[in-house]
Amino acid sequence: MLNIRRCRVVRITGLLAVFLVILLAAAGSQARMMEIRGKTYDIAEPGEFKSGEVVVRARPGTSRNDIEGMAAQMQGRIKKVIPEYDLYLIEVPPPGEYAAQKAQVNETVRTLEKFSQVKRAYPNFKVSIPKPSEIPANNGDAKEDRQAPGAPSQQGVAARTAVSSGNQWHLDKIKFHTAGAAPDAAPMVAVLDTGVDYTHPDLAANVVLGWDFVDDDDDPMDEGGHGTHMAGLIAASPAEGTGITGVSPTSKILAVRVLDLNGAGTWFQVMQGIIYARDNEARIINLSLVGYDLPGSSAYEDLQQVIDDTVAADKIVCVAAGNDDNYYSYDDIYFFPPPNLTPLPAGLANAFTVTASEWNDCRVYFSNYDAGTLSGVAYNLNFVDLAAPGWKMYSTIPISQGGYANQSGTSGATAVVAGCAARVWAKYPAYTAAQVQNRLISTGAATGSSSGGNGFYAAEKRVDLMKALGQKATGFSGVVFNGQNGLPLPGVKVVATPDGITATTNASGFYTLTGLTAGTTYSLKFSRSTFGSVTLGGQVAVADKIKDLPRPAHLNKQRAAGQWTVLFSHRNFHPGYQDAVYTYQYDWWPIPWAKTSGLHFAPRLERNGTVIVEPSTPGSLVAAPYAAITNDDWNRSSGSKNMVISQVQSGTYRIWTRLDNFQDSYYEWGSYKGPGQSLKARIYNGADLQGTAVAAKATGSGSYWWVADLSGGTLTIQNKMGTTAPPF
Ligand SMILES: [Ca+2]
Ligand SMILES: [Ca+2]
Ligand SMILES: [Ca+2]
Repeated sequence: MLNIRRCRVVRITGLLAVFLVILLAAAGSQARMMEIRGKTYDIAEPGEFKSGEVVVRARPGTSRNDIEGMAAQMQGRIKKVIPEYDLYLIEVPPPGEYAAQKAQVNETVRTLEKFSQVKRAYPNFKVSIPKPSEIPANNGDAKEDRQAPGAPSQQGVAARTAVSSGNQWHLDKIKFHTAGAAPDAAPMVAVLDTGVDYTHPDLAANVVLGWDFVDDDDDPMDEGGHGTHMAGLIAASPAEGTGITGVSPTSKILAVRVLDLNGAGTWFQVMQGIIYARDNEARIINLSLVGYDLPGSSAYEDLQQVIDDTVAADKIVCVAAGNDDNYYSYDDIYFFPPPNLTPLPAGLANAFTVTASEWNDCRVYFSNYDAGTLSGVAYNLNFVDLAAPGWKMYSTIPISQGGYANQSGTSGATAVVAGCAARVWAKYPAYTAAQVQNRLISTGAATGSSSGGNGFYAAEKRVDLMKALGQKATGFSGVVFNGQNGLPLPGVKVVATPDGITATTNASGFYTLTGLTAGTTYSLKFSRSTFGSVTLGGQVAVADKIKDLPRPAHLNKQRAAGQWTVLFSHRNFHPGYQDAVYTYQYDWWPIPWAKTSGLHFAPRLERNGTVIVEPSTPGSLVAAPYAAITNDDWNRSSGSKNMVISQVQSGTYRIWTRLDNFQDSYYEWGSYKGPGQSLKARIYNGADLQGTAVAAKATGSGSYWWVADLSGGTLTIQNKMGTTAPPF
């Protein structure tokens, strides 16, 4: 416990400081504004409420005058009403200090609850967009060659690109391109968010202006950017051959603004927005937002009833699972007895709740997830219904912000599912909402496992649009990675033997081979000029199905003899997190990172993955004394803390890694002590494998694995475990 706390504190001071600045807003407000990559966000915390606002659920038959009288007794007034539910938003003038505001709201709640006409009263809890990822849109490494042609720029914002550039990998992943043409019309999807930039050329034709429940006007223009991203993922319709396409480009988007320019809103606004959307012909409601009440509170019951009634009216309410990595749930379970705190409305049974997966169907590391019993602790979390791509997704943002960007999160995953739901409903118009949801789940690709093998701790499906629409084709699809930078690699030729059918990876690194013969065993050869080639054999084609293949292997640049490559591979999963390379110094880890500048290192971890360490100066490890790589899972500690290549004397380079084994710790899932949890190092000279070493189990925190020495072009495998730190 101490360890995890310490890690978090250190992470915030040492790691997030680069991307995340926590600013205290104006005195008297609890709002903690976060600045992430140049944008300011107001992210809802458990129990956080809008100052001076209390929600009253009156008993049926209570008059507005009655409520007005109660409010007046507290110098308050009725600010808003949802008549269908006898819900009143009471505003009391808030005092300046937050502590006083909190006391005031609690006192107001207590006072109101004494009235016999009041069924329930509670603070107007906040919601917000799920907390944005701190990870840069692309890897932290700034090397230009990490850019795939046509892919979004390093900053995640790009000029409009051709539709055919294929940098929307999520469309490849859900098999959008083999799912058939979009119908002439598809159900309308309400986007309850920060608004939508309806002037965006990819959206203008499809947006229906709804209502702005933040400012109470009829102009739901996006002031934040999040809602426009969701709208693009759902129903962008490319104009004049450029731009991007949504999953359901012939759906209309009903733009409903419930979140302000910093991404924050309230439960009351969300309830208003849901009711508005269902009354205005939206069949699917997209809620890429998240909030929390407090344990023991019944406040959620009004929100629940609004959603239950909406689902009963045959609507689908798609909800983001949240980007907490279940932080609150686990903390709460760990530090307090159940019932644990689940995100809302994600945790409500009738929400169609979506979590995020990445290129290889691993869970994106920050996505919330279901779990039964882990390491002997019963979590019993069961609120996620489906997974969908939610990592580095390219979509529209307001024109004033650049027009397009990559964003990651369960928000985008939810929007993808909303678009898929619209497509399924268009194809099967007689389906009920429940049948559409079941269709999306039952036709999804298996991705979860109770063992957490790919970051999921319960069986979840990842949406597959082609299958959901009943489309049929026989073949394979998958993604090819550049071994040097871990990013998807375009321009790779894929040849299927025996038929000789070929495909080429697109700008997203994805390929799709169709027209193969069912029952035939294929061998797929992947090759690209200046890169090596890799063959993936033994793949049996299945009738009417495009199989998702595991990545074939990294395709590495061809290297000459004398150029060494060290590849670490291990079986621990925290997808996405290791995708970033932080080139600054952790304050508790005494490695002067500046000295690593001569080495180009790019670790990446993925399913059965490979962490690659490669010197940037081919043929030499001389350029810097060592490279060190963080592989720190921090709250799912992987056991492998750092990898070190150390030049301890002239001409000799020692390859080390540090292993930790917190075997008594509750959070040590996936350390190297379990079956199959080995760490392996493979060392190549040019294209030739020179040696392989497999680590023994860590004997405790601070175990060091001395892998090998390189001296005078000769490799000597050491493969020794000890507790002595490498001699820096
Ligand atoms: Ca407005
Ligand atoms: Ca559900
Ligand atoms: Ca589930």
